[in-house]
Amino acid sequence: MAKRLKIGITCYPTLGGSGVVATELGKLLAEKGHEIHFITHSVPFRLGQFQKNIFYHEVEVNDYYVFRYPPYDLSLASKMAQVAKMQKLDLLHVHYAVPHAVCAYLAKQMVGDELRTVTTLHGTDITVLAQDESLKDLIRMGINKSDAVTAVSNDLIKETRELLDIDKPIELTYNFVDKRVYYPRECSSLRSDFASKDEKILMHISNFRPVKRLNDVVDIFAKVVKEVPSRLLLVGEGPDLPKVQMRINQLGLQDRVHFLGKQDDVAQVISIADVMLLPSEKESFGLVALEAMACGVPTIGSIAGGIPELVTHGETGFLSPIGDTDDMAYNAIKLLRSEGMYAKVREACLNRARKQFCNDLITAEYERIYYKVLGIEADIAVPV
Ligand code: GMT
Repeated sequence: MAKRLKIGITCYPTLGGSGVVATELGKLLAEKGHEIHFITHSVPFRLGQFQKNIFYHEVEVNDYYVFRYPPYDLSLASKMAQVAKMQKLDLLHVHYAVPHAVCAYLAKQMVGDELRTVTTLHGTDITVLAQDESLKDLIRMGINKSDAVTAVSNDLIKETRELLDIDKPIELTYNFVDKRVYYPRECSSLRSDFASKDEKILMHISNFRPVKRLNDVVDIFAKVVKEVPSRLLLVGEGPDLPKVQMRINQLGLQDRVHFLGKQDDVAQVISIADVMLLPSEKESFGLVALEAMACGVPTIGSIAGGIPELVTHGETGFLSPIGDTDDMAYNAIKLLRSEGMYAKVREACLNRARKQFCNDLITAEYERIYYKVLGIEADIAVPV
């Protein structure tokens, strides 16, 4: 192995795809022998059991009474600097630009230039927050001051360049799945809890935010269920939950829709589905579509952001213009009615997830970037 690195990782530890990617990456790097220090406000929810080479440093916010808003960002920057000095970190890898890229820059000012910083852009940090004039310059600075910047799709790289007028190189590092976790699981008993043998299962997993277009999920299902006996499983929760419940009641679908709330064992849950619905307005990559793909479940979704880089239309799923629920329902019905087509698409899903988005490949990409910013020559082998 090339030099064993000491890496600080900061992310949003309790929610979202960016936190999942950051935590899974840390775990995989630790397995490869690197020393990983999570610097976050809570233990990352996907961290799981004790693992060698992984350390956790809690960011505590000073809430002295003069502060109307306790300064989390400053506490984070101080903690990053403290951990970097004490543990002799080689670099900080921050996930999600706001405020993490700026905190890493501040930490670097406290520690010295030898501490390298890598920022990974995940999506809404650019597509939503960089539209806000009050944050734009700050985000631009965070990006420009990072020693390396990565983004999770070509579409996100393009948007970042356009919105923030950034010239510096942004490297592509797609989301990935751990092939030891995401594969088609045996699930006949769990499946029979929700659907009979002749019924299909459509699924949607998200944080129920407006960008996910939950009403489109329900509308697609309403059209599919008229043609194909089926059930809809909704996994997750968030601000649009009451709106979705109302829509389901309006359409009289309450007996066919099941709310599963937040779930930890996503691979097991996804394995009971026949189709994943992802009709988002914005989606820089769509981690859930990749998790589904790796479990052999095709996605019916929208042509938004980076989704087309992941889902190949007609091969590993079907994509339609944002909001075109007629076309999405048409595609779902076509797929669910043809056993031959379904088997072909499922096989293509499994192959594509394994070949293009597997953990070994993308982890090696990140390691290559780390060694580059540290000026270390390294040959990183990717297991076949
Ligand atoms: O999907 C979300 O709203 C959560 C969000 C996050 O910041 O955690 O996910 C973003 O990052 C994921 C991991 O890179 C991507 O797979 C999601 O597509 C992206 N979400 C959006 O762009 C809306």
